[in-house]
Amino acid sequence: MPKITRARVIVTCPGRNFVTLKIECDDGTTGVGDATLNGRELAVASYLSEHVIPCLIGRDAHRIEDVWQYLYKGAYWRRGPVTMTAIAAVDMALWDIKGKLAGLPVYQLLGGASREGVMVYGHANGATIDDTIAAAKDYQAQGYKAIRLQCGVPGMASTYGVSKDRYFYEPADADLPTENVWSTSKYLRVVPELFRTAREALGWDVHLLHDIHHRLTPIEAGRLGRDLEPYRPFWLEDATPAENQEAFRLIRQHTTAPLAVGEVFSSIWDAKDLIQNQLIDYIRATVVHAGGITHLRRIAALADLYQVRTGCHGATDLSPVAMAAALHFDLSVPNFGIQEYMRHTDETDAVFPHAYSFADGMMHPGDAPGLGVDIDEDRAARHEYSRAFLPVNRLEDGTLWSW
Ligand code: CS2
Ligand code: MG
Repeated sequence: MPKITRARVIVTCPGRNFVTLKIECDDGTTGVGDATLNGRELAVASYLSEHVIPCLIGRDAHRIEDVWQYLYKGAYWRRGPVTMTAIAAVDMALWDIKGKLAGLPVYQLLGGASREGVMVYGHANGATIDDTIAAAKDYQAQGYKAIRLQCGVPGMASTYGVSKDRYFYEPADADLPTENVWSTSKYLRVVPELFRTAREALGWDVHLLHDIHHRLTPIEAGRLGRDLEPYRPFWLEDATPAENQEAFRLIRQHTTAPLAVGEVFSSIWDAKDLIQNQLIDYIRATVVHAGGITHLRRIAALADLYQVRTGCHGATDLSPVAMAAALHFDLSVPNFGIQEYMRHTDETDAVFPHAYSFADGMMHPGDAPGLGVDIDEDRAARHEYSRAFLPVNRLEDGTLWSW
């Protein structure tokens, strides 16, 4: 059996912070897992170093499920983003090792390919509707079949998803939280016009998505969904904060616009009622924040019973290790919906060499044994950690709001 002899946490910052777990076995086989939690990176790094790695040494690396249960139930303090991101990193690394020892890409261990490729969506954004449409046309020209649209809102200095740089949107932008200002009424006036203009300019053969980013009340989300129905959105994401899963019933009563939620979810329990009551259409939980491939398969299996499809989060604060693991999962899972793909920078890609590829709006994890990704530790060492917070959001009267 491949015995775990060593495990290390590698923190690097090629333009943004990433936390990677590298597990080593007595036969020299290694595996990697993403442990990045944007804005709370060192919490996970410490959880792994202090409370996980000492428990891994000497264990059988093949026992993925047993290790998962040990780290989940053995923590006593179950669930939560820090714990589940740490467990996810171990899980990804053990699947990587198992694939390498079997000489197979991980998707083959998950039941093989269920499709030829993984449809992804890119992020078109701009300060104005016209800028956003121009960016979307660029994505269309690159072959994307699905594009997320986010645009600036007149009268607001900033809003979610609109980056200073045309392509790379990095929200963790300061050593202490940046304060953004939000107006729901101004926002609700712009989005329908954005989608009307987009359909006119891009046509109907492209999927158009939008991320509300937790900022509406359920009835406001119902109204926006109804306003957008004529433009057939692929989904409205994070329409309202989802701690109260019941809130989505009110949205459902007012609109047929498909709903996606879950990038902040860390376990099946965050999504159980949403799925079982068919209050959503896509579950966005990810391999890195929801307990790894092992737990995400459970979430997807529950979702499959209720015709809910996967739509994994894939922002640039999920490292190429997470992207690789996600693509192996996406290629195999029966109820696949779509995968988010915000391209990483060349600087990040150099630190994380990988086998996955993009062509004509689709991605494939490649057929390298394991996850097909690694961390170049020499390059990683050149990029020192730099604390960065996600912004906070306030209404125009100063009320603290969801960012
Ligand atoms: C967003 C993310 O990609 C998305 O759907 O919600 O960009 C999110 O804001 C970041 O991942 C937070 O770190
Ligand atoms: Mg989102």
